[in-house]
Amino acid sequence: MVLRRLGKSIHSAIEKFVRRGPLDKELVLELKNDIFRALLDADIDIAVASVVVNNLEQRSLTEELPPGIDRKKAVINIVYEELTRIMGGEARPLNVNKKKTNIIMMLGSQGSGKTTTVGKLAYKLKKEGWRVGLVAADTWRPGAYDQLIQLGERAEVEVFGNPKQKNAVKIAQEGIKHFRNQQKNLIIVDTAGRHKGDDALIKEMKNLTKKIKPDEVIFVVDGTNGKQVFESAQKYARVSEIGSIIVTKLDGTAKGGGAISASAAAGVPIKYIGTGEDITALEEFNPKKFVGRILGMGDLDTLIEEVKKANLALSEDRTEEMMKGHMNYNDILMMFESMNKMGGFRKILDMLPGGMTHQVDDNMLNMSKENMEKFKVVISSMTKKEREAEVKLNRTRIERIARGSGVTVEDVKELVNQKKMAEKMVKQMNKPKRRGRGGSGGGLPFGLPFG
Ligand SMILES: Nc1nc2c(ncn2[C@@H]2O[C@H](COP(=O)(O)OP(=O)(O)OP(=O)(O)O)[C@@H](O)[C@H]2O)c(=O)[nH]1
Ligand SMILES: [Mg+2]
Repeated sequence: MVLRRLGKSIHSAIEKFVRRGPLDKELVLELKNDIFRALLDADIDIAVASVVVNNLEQRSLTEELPPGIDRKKAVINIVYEELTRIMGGEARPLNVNKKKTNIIMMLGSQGSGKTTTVGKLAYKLKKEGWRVGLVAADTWRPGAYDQLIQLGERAEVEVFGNPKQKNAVKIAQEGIKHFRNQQKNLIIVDTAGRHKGDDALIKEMKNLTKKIKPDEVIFVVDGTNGKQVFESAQKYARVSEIGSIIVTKLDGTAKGGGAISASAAAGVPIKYIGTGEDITALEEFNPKKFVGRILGMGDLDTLIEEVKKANLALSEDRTEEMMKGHMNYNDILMMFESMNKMGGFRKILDMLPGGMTHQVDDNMLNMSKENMEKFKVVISSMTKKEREAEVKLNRTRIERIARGSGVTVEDVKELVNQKKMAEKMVKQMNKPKRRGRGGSGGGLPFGLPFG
């Protein structure tokens, strides 16, 4: 999960709040302090953080509740609302419409990732069926045109530009005209981040906005920047009406506070996040879902969608058998495969409720991955009958499989045990009585170390 550290510290604050005694003023103040610290630690602007926690305190202590509502839950809900609010609230799609020619203009300081993001957006939106054209209207950065040409080639999208023309407005206008004639319905204009000076840059952006009248202005923020982003976002928000925010470089160790400050300053949500240098590394972002995950509410809708997308290659027969608690080793291989397709353990953990993702650190996860790879090798050393669980894995067989796959006998036995545990869990889950988690004691199978 991006902003993992922020997620973790807010989650612990909430956990402590739930664990402690009855709800009183002192407990609310403690929660307020913990959340304030978590926000500042993530490099969120202090004014933004203060608004969040002051609202939290005030609302928690004064809001009347209908009878029957758990007060602690109500407070957690206030945390949820306040955090989503500073992150721009409800996720909104880009303000574009396939039936006309839409103009998107990028905005952001030098090196924030505008040009790279133009490439990523072009790649993504083209796949979604848009007819995309790119305009290289950064006349200040040497090589900006070539950089965009390369990205355009990767995304298979045409780039309009003229390295000799120094007037950004002219290039933008010519580019838009060019692509309009070609019936493109989405034109993305890359702009400068460096200039003769700050004021000159702002002036140029103001002028561009006035002349090309973009349908959507996207403010691009470097996710590794901290508090200073707040001011910068305010400055750009005065230049043109920012419609959305894209935060880049969240793949590193970015605390990400700058991203949230930007959102709060401009009053619009983060729509996408950049998670790598590659053209495919752009993910949609939904503040509500994100905060929900931080608070441990999980995101089961997305999980279900992802499972569908991963297209579980299980026949109906096998599904029925598995639901009865009878698995074989082919089923297990298939489960590993789907897990990979869904983006791995962490992605799945992120979407599970109960804040599970915060309980599993990267070391544990690497162990799970290692286990998975090991088990794959073990299974590949089995005979067909063994894989289909038609024969019992006795000592001789286990020893042979271990030799064949270069692992220890214990490793093979572990796989056998994990299979048994998985079968037991499925049986338990299918029992019509109370659902609820836990119960298996030793954690989830296949090295997922929680329960
Ligand atoms: N790791 C990582 N690097 C990124 C990401 N987005 C952009 N970058 C890198 O950040 C650097 C700057 O990106 P650009 O797209 O050139 O930034 P820019 O805003 O166009 O810069 P100027 O045109 O000078 O204002 C490049 O080295 C990119 O590869 C991201 O999401 N993750
Ligand atoms: Mg650029």
